[in-house]
Amino acid sequence: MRIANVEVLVSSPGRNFVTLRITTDDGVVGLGDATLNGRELAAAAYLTEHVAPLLIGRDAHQIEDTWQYLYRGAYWRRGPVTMASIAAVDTALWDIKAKVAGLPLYQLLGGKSRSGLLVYGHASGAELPELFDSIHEHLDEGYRAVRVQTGIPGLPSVYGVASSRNASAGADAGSDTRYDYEPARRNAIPVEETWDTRAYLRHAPTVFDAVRNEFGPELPLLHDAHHRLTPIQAAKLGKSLEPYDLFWLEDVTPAENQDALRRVREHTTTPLAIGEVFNTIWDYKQLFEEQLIDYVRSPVTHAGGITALRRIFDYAAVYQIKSGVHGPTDVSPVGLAAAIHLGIAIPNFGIQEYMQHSPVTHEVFETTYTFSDGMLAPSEAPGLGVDYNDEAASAFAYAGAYLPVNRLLDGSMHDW
Ligand code: KDG
Ligand code: MG
Repeated sequence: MRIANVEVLVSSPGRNFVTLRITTDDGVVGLGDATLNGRELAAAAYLTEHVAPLLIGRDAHQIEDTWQYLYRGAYWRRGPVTMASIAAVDTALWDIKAKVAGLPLYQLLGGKSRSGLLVYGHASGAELPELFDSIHEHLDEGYRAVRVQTGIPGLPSVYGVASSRNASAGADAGSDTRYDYEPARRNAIPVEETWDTRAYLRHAPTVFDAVRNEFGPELPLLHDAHHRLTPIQAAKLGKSLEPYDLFWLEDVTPAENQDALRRVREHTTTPLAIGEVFNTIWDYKQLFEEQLIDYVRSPVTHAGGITALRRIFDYAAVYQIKSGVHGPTDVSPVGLAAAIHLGIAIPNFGIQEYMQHSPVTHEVFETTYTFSDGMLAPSEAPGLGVDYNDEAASAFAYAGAYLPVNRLLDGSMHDW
């Protein structure tokens, strides 16, 4: 079974997505996700110019060899563009293999280790009353775990906090306004936001105190610091949140400096999650071996696909570290479906992030996974269980968009 056709599909149903479609000489179709929020065309060009021509005529069943060929063969390896591209090829080939076998993909990964994947949703509010409403809405929808993000006094907008419950200047038509902070904005240049770490560190514990008082001790609560703190600031935050028993504290320090997390770990027992911008197993080596983290955040889409992420999870399991796969709306339904198949199979599943894609996104990406009682589950359809609707996609042309950037109060650039 040879690869006969490779198509790079760029569309924007609610937000931009890059999808790879591989077709074999006997007509089997596989899909992969290579979406890099705010840098989509870099991945699309890498696939079109440097990967697609190499795939034609290859044996579609040789997933591992193709992975090694694209990774080792590039010489200039690693990095988000390369690894998202390899991820898309890898996922599409797993989709094909599972379709040929007539089995849902998870069966090829060893079958089910659980009945469903516990997920967390994104609750947010500029002030406590909106936050409480948002948590209640999530609980009413069945969510059993929530991420909590709020506004910070003195700052006009903050990552992770919806600016409005009803409508939003930042959201695209058809997107879910609950997440109006998240689609990259359709500006020619990035929107600039302001950040004040001291105000954040003062405010965050008061929010979790209020949430625990309102919702009690049982509800798993998560929080994302989005790479903005120094090691000692992160240690202080972890310590100040200990009384509120967080499920995890995410991305406290920038992803480049693994040593930073040792300092954080020395000071707090709040569980730590990191990795949504990591690309390879090597990014985790020190963190695993020194047991500096508790959850792995890499998605299938940005870490080299199912083959590579499975390897990362197996390595993590040696240290009792669990999965916590990144699931924002900029990972397409193809990337999410791949995460669901992997998550249902691995022994060390932790939790899955689940920001729901908008109805407009689902017009293009027709999915079969299900969400009920706070759990995601794959369907029994052969392969990934996702179809790409070309006709629907033709109505949503790509439009350049950027995530915001952050500046400190004195105007210096900071991590967003
Ligand atoms: O494209 C950037 C988003 O994927 C990121 O901001 C989302 O941090 C994120 C999360 O935890 O979902
Ligand atoms: Mg995050």
